[in-house]
Amino acid sequence: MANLILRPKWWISNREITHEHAFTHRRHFLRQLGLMGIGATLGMASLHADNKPDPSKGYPYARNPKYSPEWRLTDEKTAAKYNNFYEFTTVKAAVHRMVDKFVIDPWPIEITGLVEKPMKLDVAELISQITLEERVYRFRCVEAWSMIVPWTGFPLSALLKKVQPKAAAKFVRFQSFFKPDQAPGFAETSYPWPYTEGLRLEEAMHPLTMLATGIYGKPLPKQHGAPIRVVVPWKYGYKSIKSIVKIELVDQQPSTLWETLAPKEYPFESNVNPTVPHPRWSQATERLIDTGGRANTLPFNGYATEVASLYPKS
Ligand SMILES: Nc1nc2c(c(=O)[nH]1)N[C@H]1C(S)=C(S)[C@@H](COP(=O)(O)O)O[C@H]1N2
Ligand SMILES: [Mo]
Repeated sequence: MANLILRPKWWISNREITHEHAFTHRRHFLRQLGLMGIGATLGMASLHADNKPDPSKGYPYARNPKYSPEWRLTDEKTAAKYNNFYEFTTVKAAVHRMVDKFVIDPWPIEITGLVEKPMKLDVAELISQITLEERVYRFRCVEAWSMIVPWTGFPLSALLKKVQPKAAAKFVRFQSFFKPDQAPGFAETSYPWPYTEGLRLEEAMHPLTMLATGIYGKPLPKQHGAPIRVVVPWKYGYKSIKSIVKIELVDQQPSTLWETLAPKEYPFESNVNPTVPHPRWSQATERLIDTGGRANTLPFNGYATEVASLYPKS
């Protein structure tokens, strides 16, 4: 009896003093990674010290030959210094200099709403579950500039199939991060933060619609929307929402940041269309950001063959 009472703290085994919470959390984490039991030792090799898969590994990923046109790529450095990312600043040339405090790891993301199997996990785990590939796409901003870039990522449809949308799901709502201490642009309170966007479910399921994790064969630089962003190549650039933390399946058309601010200038659909001018400028031509040369803007940004059937009236 006396022995028990006098037993010093160090007598208790490590196992006993591990907090129950920490213990179950770690097991849950390993189970999500598929590392419980046999195979654990093999899987550990590609993990970070903190037991997370390394999302920067594997680059450059193989290019999908279906999306490898003979176009000249935009200069990589020019693209990385000409960004729209209003959470930081509205000055395109300054965004890349203002992202130092932006923390992209850890990055929890949730896929939720009208789905059978909602997910909430770190983006590193999500990426480790899906096959990445490279695709060369045209990209057209509503401001009439354009670029041609190789994105790394995967079709959004692959993720939506995993979570299994319910029959009532008609739209997908995307939400960006909201961390005013890491991005000075949030101080501009006239914007309805966080940045949100949306697609019809059929648009979100279209094989061209991507979630991108990289560009030019490397993980996304922060100014391009790290660690994960949407890319919808037949719509104006603001639909391609950056640094997303939430994907929600909903039954009503969601409000978006730009449509809330100016519905006539930035409507929900926003397909690239050279015959429909912006209320304040023409959309007939576009300026290539690196050479400054001009090109004719194409219907659906050149993707009419693939997507026109989604819009029977136009
Ligand atoms: N969260 C967020 N996503 C965003 C924006 C933004 O300001 N915030 N700007 C959009 C606009 S207008 C464009 S043209 C593209 C620019 O992407 P890039 O800087 O990678 O070229 O991002 C889009 N996604
Ligand atoms: Mo844009």
